[in-house]
Amino acid sequence: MSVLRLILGDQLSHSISSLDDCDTSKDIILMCEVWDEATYVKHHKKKIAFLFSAMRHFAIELEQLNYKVEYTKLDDENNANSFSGEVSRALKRSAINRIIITHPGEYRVLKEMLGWEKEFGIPVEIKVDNRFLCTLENFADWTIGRKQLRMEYFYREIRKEYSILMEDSGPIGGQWNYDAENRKPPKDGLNIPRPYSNEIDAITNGVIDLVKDFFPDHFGDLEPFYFAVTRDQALQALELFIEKRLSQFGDYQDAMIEGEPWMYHSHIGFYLNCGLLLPLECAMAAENAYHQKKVPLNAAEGFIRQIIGWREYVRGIYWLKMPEYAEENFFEAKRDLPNFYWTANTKMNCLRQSVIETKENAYAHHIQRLMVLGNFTLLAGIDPKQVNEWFLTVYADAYEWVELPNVSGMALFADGGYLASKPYAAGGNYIDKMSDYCKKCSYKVKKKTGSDACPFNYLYWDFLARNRKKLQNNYRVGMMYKIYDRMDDNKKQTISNDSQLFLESEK
Ligand code: FAD
Ligand code: DLZ
Ligand code: SF4
Repeated sequence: MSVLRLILGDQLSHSISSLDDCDTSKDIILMCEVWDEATYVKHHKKKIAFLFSAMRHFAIELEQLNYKVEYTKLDDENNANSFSGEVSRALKRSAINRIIITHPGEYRVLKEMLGWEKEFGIPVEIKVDNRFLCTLENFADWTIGRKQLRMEYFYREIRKEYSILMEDSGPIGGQWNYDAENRKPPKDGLNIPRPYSNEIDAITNGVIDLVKDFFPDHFGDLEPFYFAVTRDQALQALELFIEKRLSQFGDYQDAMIEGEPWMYHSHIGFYLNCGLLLPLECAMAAENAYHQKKVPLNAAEGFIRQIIGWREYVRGIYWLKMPEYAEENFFEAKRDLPNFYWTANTKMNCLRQSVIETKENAYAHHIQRLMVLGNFTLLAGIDPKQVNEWFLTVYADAYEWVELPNVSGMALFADGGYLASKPYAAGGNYIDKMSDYCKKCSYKVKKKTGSDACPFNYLYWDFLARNRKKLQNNYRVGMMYKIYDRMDDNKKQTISNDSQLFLESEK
């Protein structure tokens, strides 16, 4: 009798807990490309190609290490096209008396797995996902007795626990957070390095053909394809970031420049989230670069905080609050997502550029996601379900555990402030300050109302006015109502009319 060890497409780590104590002479490693996973949302074509290629490369690496791998390709004749179906087929092929899996990243998959003991009549062990720095149990313990959860305090605990950027039991440099030195507007003449790009091999070529055949109606450009698809390549991408970009990461973290989708960001979310890279090694690489005086402290700390702070924190919240979290809609937002989120056909240059880049790369950086794409859906009152589906579909690093808290919690404030202390709502001024988008826009960012005014400007006030009851007691937003109240009735009415007109025209 042997053990069946299932490895999912986002579990491509050699150190994954489902491989612990594996008897390579008997145990079977099951990996499967299944229709259900590729279509539960209609993932960006690049994401499917990336994941299938990475899965195929990973399976070969396991075989080279003498594991017995059973790999189902999407176009295999008998593919059952679901995890349950593929496990069932594997159980029929071999004498298996136990199933071992690592805790999956999405609630819907966990629910499916929790039914397997009954369905298959053998024990199913779901192991802790050992790639994260904070277990779900420890996160839940940390929340006990706290009236409000704040990432900053969670992050400090993780820094201490893993002794990252610490000296004499305090933070290096005397401060936990150097954001005051970060987040500069873009300036002319920045020399932004080229991003990592990988040559396509025969495996990736095969997968690209498969995606062309099977998913022609999915969103996004499949080619050119340049992602890393093995751990070695992902490590090269990480190294390139540390050497060429990290030193400017903090300074230009929030900056947006037309035609520069990659800026000084790391572009490692795809690799981290499918297991090709591990969070601790990324944080340590940045810490080492700081100790070697290659990068300033504000850059290293800012980057490390995203990985050991935000990434772990949103995962903790996801598992603490699911399944209710997916239903949250604090503002009772009902409007449909405008079609330009798929076509980029809008006169709003910031949104047009962000959608075009998303379509090309299955990537947009954090501020495009939060302050352009997310901010618009917040102000316009778009139904959170539709917004979540869009974000889960279009990004190659999107899995529900990280996408949902970022969208519903951070961008939409749909959880009423559980994750963030105030809505990230902003008018056009913020985008103008942090980008060069407004210079080439048909709308005028300095104009507040009227048909050529920047729609973010009137939508911002209309959003506050519509949601007054829910927001006026929020101490971080309350003062904006004082400004609104000083406007004359005529202006208030114009804001409301312009918002209605615009939203009706941009369906
Ligand atoms: P960098 O900016 O270089 O940051 C380094 C790493 O830090 C990232 O790779 C990521 O692992 C981590 N990180 C940074 N910010 C966050 C965050 N807020 N939450 C979790 N991890 C973070 N991230 C995803 O991984 N998947 C998603 O589906 C996703 N959806 C998002 C949707 C919205 C509306 C917003 C506002 C943010 C979303 N994020 C998501 C967080 C963040 O935008 C991406 O992690 C980041 O843009 C990925 O690009 P990068 O690898 O260049 O990251
Ligand atoms: C995202 C994805 C896609 C597109 N396809 C597969 C697949 O065919 N097989 C697989 O094992 N995993 C895939 N994944 C990743 C899963 O959706 C992911 O493992 C679950 O959502 C749990 O996080
Ligand atoms: Fe975006 Fe408004 Fe600037 Fe146009 S003017 S790019 S819509 S912020």
